[in-house]
Amino acid sequence: MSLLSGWNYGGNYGKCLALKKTLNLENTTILDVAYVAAGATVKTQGTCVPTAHVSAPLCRVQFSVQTSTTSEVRAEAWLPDEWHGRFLGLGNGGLGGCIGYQELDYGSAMHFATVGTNNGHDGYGGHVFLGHAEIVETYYGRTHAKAYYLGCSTGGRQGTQTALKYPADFDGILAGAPATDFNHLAHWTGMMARAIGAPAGTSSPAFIPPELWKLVAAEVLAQCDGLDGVKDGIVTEPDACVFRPEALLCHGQGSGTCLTLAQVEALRTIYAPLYGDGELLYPRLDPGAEGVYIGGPGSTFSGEFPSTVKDWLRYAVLNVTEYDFSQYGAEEGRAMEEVNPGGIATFDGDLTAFRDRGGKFLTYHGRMDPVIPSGNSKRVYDLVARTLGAPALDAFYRLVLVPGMAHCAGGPGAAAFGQIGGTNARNASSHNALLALVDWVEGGAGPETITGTADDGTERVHCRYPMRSVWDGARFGCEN
Ligand SMILES: [Ca+2]
Repeated sequence: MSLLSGWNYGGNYGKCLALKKTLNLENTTILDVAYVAAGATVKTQGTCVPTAHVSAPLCRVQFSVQTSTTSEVRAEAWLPDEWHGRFLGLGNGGLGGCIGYQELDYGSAMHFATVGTNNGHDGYGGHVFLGHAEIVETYYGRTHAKAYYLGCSTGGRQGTQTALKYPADFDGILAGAPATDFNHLAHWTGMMARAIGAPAGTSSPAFIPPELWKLVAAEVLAQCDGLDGVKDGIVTEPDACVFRPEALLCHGQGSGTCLTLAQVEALRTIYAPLYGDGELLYPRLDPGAEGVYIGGPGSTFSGEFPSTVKDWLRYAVLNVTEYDFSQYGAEEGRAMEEVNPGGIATFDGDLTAFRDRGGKFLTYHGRMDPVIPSGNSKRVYDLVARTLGAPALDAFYRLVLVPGMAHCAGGPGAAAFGQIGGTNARNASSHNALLALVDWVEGGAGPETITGTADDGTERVHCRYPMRSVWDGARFGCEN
């Protein structure tokens, strides 16, 4: 008697397992193929998360791709029973290393044949997607009609890099909070840590402990929350906020309720753009983004250098295992930009080829993102506009700014709009950035706005740059 007796796995069970024998791809090893029922929990590859949820019934293919004689990329294809003919490639977070299981679940539940890897796509070129597409074609017996990309942070940068370097790979790219101009971003992160005394830790006179970040965040709101017309804990346009930390200087009261001169000086640095050799290297931290640190300072302001900066400088840029970070400064920033490992920078406005092949690029950025300042996404938009000689990019490139959203998701704003797994507010293109992109690519109009939903269910319309979010006395709308 079969173990499967009494279970209705549908006709796809046998078809799925057959992939073990029928798939024969160059440089690719099929590790496992399994049919997974809806609602199942499965073991993952790697050590990032132990298990993953599977919403839709699907065929799961685990595989590895040999990218050189010494390196391989781990990957998974999730092929849902109900497939709408679309391919979805996923990006990574941080410095990579994790397969995005939440996004695999999200994409397959939205009826995409979804592929995620632990190492992004820019390191070894667009050809790998051909292999992924072959798995899809073998399983469904036809090629996908349209290919999409979904990623945030590093994944947003990978999506941007793909549009620049492999413009034919995707018809639509959803790139959140992209870590573009990456080396300068890494240096900015290092200099933010340096501003409060890293690596001297909590003993630095400039160090700002968590309880004082609470004070700073409250003062930012006192000075700037009302600028948008509503005191709601959200600074709609951080670029309009001229924050004055001197308001918190101690004058006789007890410590813990005010800032020392060294701490005020640190905040002046933190809320100013980073310049080097007379040029802007990176925009400033958005005032309001420090609110994310209430309850804990986060890695950037812990008093130590964040491991991402340390690892990037030591292992990728300088190729050393030990490094003295006590003198970290402009020289290290220059080294990162000059070495530019793997051409990672991703700061190029020439999207001509992607535009001309009919590609659509939808990007978004939270305006209280403490990891990547939202001003950088405006800066990239303007770089593309200058490079293409276009006053606006609406025909193929739209940037949606999201007040009150932290890094990729979360925060007090209306931060759920289908951008990544777990933030699928509503299955309508008005409220879901992925569906809005699909509509745009497949003949519909591009999104004029995206409506997000906050944790308490409140909705807010988010505007595409360079439109502004304006309060009319009753609600926020978008104006030129
Ligand atoms: Ca406000």
